[in-house]
Amino acid sequence: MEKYGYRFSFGPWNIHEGADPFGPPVRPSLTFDEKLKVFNDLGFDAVQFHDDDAVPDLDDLSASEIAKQARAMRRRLEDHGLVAEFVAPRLWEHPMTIDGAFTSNDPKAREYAIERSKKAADIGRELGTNLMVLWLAREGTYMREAKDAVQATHRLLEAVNTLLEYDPQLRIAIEPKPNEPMDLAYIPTIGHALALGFQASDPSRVGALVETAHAVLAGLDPADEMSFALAFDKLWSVHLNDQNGLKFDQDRSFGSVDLRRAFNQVRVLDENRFYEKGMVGLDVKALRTQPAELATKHLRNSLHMFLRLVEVVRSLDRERINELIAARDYEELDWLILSALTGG
Ligand code: XUL
Ligand code: MN
Repeated sequence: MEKYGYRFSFGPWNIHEGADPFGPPVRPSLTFDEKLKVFNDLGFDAVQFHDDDAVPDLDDLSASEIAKQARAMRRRLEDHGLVAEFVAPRLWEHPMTIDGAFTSNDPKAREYAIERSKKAADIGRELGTNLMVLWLAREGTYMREAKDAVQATHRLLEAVNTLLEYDPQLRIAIEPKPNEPMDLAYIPTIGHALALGFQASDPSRVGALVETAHAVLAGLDPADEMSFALAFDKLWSVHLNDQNGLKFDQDRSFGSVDLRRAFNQVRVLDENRFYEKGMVGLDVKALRTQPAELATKHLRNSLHMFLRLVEVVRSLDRERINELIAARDYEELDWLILSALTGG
């Protein structure tokens, strides 16, 4: 398979049981080794990890036990010819994080969040990656008056600085999302993520990850969100998927809802040589209706859609596009793009 210089990744959570808030799992869990085989079979290069995907039950383990298990995971990856792209601290499932992690009103919960994130950094080091993704799941409110938003912003900055200081090699990519699970999140857009990063003690080590669905949920265009980060060399990873309007975070297959929107994400990534900078992560989920033996096609489809769109982008007649832009003939430009997308 020609991958045009791109490397692809996903996380173990992207092969899942199909449960939703209204019903039980509809597919059995796959073991981690079964999932690793899917990475190989579908032509992926790297694994994205939550800290406890790599080291289960890490809250109950000593530092040396965590390091030992992380090293064992690294060997399993190597056996499959895979690498770890990043490690993300899972700061949203433990009872200590009910009302937030770094921005909880409870000092003990904030302390737990920092300690847990330091462990995630340790795991990343053992897995051979210095990239940490911070999806700030519960850093926001269900009740606007419940937290002080100015203080919460300072607490987020303090947490980032503490982690940068803890591990001098660490690079942090903040993944913005406007809502879910919180009603209102404190870091809803790439602008918020980068503003925080530029205020950090070492701004060169703070960047961002843009997820398609999260941008759509914020009412923004994912390609423009990516471009904003690319402009400052701050786009360190992406979570490509798709999203049908303003509803729950759907994580649909890339391009399956809005092909033009998917095309534009690939266009800005390719035009800015993202293949030299980061990996293409696919944060997609199989539909609940998909039987177990067919529940990896969302990953296959998303990867292949990305590659097809790279071909479309690279086949465009740049000179003609520049002429149309100069003539302000945007309707003809529209037709040129639509023709390319429909094989014309
Ligand atoms: C949540 C989300 C997460 C993060 C990783 O919406 O996108 O999968 O990407 O923790
Ligand atoms: Mn994501």
